[in-house]
Amino acid sequence: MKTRKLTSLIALALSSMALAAVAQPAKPGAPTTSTTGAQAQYQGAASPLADAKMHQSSNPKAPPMTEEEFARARQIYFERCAGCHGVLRKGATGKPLTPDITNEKGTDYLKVFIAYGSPAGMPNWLTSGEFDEATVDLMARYIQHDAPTPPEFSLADMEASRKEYIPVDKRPTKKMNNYNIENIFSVTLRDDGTIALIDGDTKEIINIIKTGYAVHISRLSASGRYLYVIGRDARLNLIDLWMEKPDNVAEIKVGLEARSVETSKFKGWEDKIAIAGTYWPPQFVLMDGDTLKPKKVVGTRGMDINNEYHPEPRVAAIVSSHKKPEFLVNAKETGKVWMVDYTDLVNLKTKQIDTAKYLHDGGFDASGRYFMTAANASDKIVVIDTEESKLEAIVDVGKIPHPGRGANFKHPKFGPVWATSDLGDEGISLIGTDPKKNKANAWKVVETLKGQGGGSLFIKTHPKSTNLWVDTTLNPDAKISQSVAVFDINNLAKGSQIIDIAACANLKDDGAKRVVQPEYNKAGDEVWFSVWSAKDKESAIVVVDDKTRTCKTVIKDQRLITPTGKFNVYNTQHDVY
Ligand code: DHE
Repeated sequence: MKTRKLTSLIALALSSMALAAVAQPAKPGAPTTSTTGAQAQYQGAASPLADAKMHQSSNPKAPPMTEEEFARARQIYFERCAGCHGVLRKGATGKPLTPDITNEKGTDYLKVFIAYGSPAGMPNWLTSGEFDEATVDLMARYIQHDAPTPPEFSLADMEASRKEYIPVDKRPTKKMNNYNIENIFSVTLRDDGTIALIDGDTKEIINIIKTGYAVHISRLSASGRYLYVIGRDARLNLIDLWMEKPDNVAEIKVGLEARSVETSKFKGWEDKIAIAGTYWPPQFVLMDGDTLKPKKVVGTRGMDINNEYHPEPRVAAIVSSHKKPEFLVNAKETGKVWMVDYTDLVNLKTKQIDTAKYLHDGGFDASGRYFMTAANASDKIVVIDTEESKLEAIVDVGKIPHPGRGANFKHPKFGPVWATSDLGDEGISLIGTDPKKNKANAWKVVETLKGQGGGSLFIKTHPKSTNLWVDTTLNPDAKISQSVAVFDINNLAKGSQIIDIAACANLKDDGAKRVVQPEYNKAGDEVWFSVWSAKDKESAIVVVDDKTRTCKTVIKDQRLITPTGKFNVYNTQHDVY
């Protein structure tokens, strides 16, 4: 009965939406791309803020809610909605949902969108079976109240959380194991709150190490000795690879939610400074590289590229310049890349470069001079010159670029290029990166390859390889999400070969078996893929022989729970990709 009532409201709601779109032209610099189903799924991961303490906020114009209802709705919001609409509901990839907007729309109107979704990427929470009608009603009322604000996290809070398991003077003074450290892989075991260190030579698990919840990335210190691992819950672990059995030596919580960590790489500053960026609070912290002692916290709140205030610019990718003692920090919602000089933390020098929205992930070109980063909601790649510390170019690419760190190779016709695949379409954009010898091709898409489809997250090659590997992890077709496309760099016109990676894994359970993130070994003759199943199902890592493009080894172990990102020590340390 109620469903019928909702259905009758759809036409009204959609027509108002169309009218609004006509009546409100896009602001200059505003993102042009709406989300897709794949992107909504990707961004909808539960936020650790669901468990943070917050006060019930209310708005007299909004329909009433009991304390229990508010608490339940808040939990659901942070688990399902915050990734797209933002912690403070000011909007990110999803639309803003502040009370000035939602009160005007009213409960019935909001229920339609929550229940049935929209073509622009809003999931259909009722008809997909995720929410019942009572939950749809609960959420429609909740978003008309003021957004509750999670607590801040100061330098003192960080210091109070810090543990030095092994103080610096008790650590080894030389390598105490026989591992070929440069070929170790740090593997994210996403839903287990651990990482696996895997010996790239023997394929044996060296250690499973306790880390934060749903670890996101691993990065290496400049010397390759220290491994830094950041969890979604903003717990940062420091692992010493010189120990007889590499393990945690220090740990700190840098906020409530995070995705990025990096370390100082400039000559003379090796292993000295670490930096971690947080989604909440919107800030980054500079720390001592070997103890994680926090030294300086910098907030990213402020004006965006359109000179409008944003209260919640999340810190996305951070890279470390090879040309200067600087970090490059992506502030997602403001569209600004911060250049942070780490030589004097008291008289801290920072610079903000206006680029495009919303900044996400990226990596260096082959020369190590240019930072190539995705502004995913505007379908652009931003190029920053790290020698001059300024914007070099902004390049239009396909729909929702998602490069990871991207892939560098020499195109037979156009010279050095950096490549990205897309979440929103099948295209793979190759951008010329050599303004000195190939000026005409620099910062232009010189060729667009046709991949298997949308839902691609990562792309990879290696200086010693002639293969370009592209995953399609979030493609809705299981045949596509379980396989990868591989191109011959010297004969791109031939198109791709499709390799069924999940079939190689030969897993005993049914399930998603999503294939994610190619990563090379140090020699560049093997490429590793995660076959990512649910937490209670068997997963694996498939090692492919790069030359023959055949499966070489399948790493299976009951401890390999939900493997996703893999980080080869040497390649990560030297930005080889
Ligand atoms: Fe990631 C990198 C954010 C979902 C696997 N991811 C990054 C970076 C950011 C980011 C900002 C760049 C860090 C850097 O370089 O400093 N990722 C986010 C999200 O906000 C998002 C969309 C939703 C979320 O709630 O986290 C998200 N990411 C995912 C996943 O679902 C993936 C596939 C599986 C997982 O482990 O969670 C995933 N992200 C990765 C990986 C990298 C990454 C493997 C590093 C790639 C690399 O080669 O460097």
